[in-house]
Amino acid sequence: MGLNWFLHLLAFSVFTSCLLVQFEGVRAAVGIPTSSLHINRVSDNSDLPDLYEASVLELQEGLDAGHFTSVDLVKAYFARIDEVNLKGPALRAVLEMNPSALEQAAALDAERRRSGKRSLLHGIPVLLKDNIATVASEGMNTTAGSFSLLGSVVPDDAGVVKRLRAAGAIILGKANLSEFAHFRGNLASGWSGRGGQNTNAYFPNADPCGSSSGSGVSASIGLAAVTLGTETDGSITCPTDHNNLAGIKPTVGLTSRAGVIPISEHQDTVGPIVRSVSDAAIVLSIIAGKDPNDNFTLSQPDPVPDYTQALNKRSLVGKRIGVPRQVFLDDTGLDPSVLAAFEEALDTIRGLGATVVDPADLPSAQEILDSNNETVVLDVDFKIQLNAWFEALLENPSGVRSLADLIAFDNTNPALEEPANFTSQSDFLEAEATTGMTAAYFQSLAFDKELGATRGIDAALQSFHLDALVLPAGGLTTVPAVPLGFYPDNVTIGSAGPLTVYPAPGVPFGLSFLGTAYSEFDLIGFAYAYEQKTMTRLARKAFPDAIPKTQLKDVVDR
Ligand SMILES: *[C@@H]1O[C@H](CO)[C@@H](O)[C@H](O)[C@H]1NC(C)=O
Ligand SMILES: *[C@@H]1O[C@H](CO)[C@@H](O)[C@H](O)[C@H]1NC(C)=O
Ligand SMILES: *[C@@H]1O[C@H](CO)[C@@H](O)[C@H](O)[C@H]1NC(C)=O
Ligand SMILES: *[C@@H]1O[C@H](CO)[C@@H](O)[C@H](O)[C@H]1NC(C)=O
Ligand SMILES: *[C@@H]1O[C@H](CO)[C@@H](O)[C@H](O)[C@H]1NC(C)=O
Ligand SMILES: CC(=O)N[C@H]1CO[C@H](CO)[C@@H](O)[C@@H]1O
Repeated sequence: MGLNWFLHLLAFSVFTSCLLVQFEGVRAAVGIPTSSLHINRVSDNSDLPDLYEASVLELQEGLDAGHFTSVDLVKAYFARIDEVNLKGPALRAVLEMNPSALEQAAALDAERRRSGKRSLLHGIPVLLKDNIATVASEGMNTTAGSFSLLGSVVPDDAGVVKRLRAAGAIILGKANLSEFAHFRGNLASGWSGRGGQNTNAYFPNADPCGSSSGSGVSASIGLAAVTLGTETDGSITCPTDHNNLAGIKPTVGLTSRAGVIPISEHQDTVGPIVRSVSDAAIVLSIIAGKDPNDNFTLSQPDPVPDYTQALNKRSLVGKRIGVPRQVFLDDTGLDPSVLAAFEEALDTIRGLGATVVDPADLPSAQEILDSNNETVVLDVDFKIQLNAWFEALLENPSGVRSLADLIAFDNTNPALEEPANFTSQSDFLEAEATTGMTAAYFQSLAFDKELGATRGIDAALQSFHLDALVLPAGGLTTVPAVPLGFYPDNVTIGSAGPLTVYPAPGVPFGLSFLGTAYSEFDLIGFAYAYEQKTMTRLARKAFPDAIPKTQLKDVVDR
């Protein structure tokens, strides 16, 4: 599994939704909460939630009871970021902290006291991947990790940020990422010019995967209550897989991409990267929905479901779950420990009342593995849409106004953007060489849909009468897939980049449930049933130096 394993292209992420949850072969000896919506109740001031693991509902309970405030939460998360981001293990997961966050938290605390909470995210600190726009007047930059966008002024908040703010969430800061969501070139995951190399919290210098690497690492050790990532091809699923998390890659068109630095409107999607399926359901219920500024969202089914209603431990009873063996067995590099854990997961799924149909191959599997149609589409879309991004900026101090300018900027600022081992701009150059929406482009777009959906996922679901597909993630490059356990302590440590290793002892891997467009509600139910049965996340923690020490008790005003 080289540097490049994650860059391979995926023909059908556009048309599917995918939900990941961690699992492992060795079943964790952890109790299963009896009610999904009342986990680990805070009983009094001496029993404050552990921020490493705290769920949104636990935090709401403590906020409502007055055991701590949102100001306390922001202070505690800032201190936790400070402990591990540049100091100690120097995880480089966070790029910026919001200078307005404390003020916003105080206002939301006052509002809670006055009139109660607006939503389950009221007063909850959320960290955003740095390609998701926030208005410059608030004090943060939106740069996709690149110095070419430092100080730029975006026209507006991203659509998902407007929804978060309306729900009362606090934007805590911006997370590091693979620069330009890994569409710059042949670079290690988790590296950006502004942020440097982000690394995993489960083993020193391990690959965090990307491109939503900082979101994943931050969620994994509680540097924020909730994080958002974006995915074009694996950028939510892979960091979720590598960092012991639950994440949702929503169907393209469920969550708005307005105000998100683009790769392709045909594949980009925004989703939660969090520690539990319950938190993922809460966040998705708030960020999903139509947005007049992203017309792909206008055809989504009405209304947005309350995804928390899907959190039922019996969701797998009587369901048929298929295993698309060919797409992961034909690929390279799945570690035997991953495959063994996957077989155990299938037993767990059977034990939860489902019929496992194995194999349940996609008719188009081989064509997907061979296809280069995705690259054709992404290259054309990236040039057009990134140029539009630069043109729409109200200001950009770097002077960069196009992809061509960006390539030149990187070349003329090598100390910032092309340090040794991080020089590649191959994706930029390939995209810049395209000449717009040609007949070949439209043909590739049609093939993507046909291979991915019509003769791919949808055909398998129909011909085997399935409710969803399930598959392991590691090493898999051609499906929107992932998670399942932790690498054993004796795994041979491999290289993932000039500064990163993978696999490595204790680094997580996961399982993904995959379904047809807009099947998130069902997939959340399946993942929840599996998560609650196994509780794998709790079986292993980050390495000691990577676990921040600050807790609410250190900041709560007594
Ligand atoms: C945003 O970038 C500007 C430089 O243009 C910098 O002065 C400012 O501190 C940055 N904001 C944050 C929150 O880091
Ligand atoms: C959707 O939006 C894109 C970009 O703003 C625009 O080019 C396209 O014409 C719009 N399509 C429709 C059907 O409105
Ligand atoms: C696109 O997919 C079709 C169907 O599998 C295939 O025939 C064609 O060669 C692919 N095109 C590219 C550019 O990979
Ligand atoms: C790791 O240990 C397990 C048993 O503890 C053994 O089966 C496996 O072969 C070992 N793997 C390596 C790479 O040494
Ligand atoms: C570049 O990467 C190689 C290993 O891939 C390493 O040996 C070398 O020291 C790196 N150079 C710098 C300047 O980091
Ligand atoms: C919040 C934070 O620590 N941001 C840092 C991210 O990394 C860059 C590069 O080292 C620093 O300049 C930021 O201060």
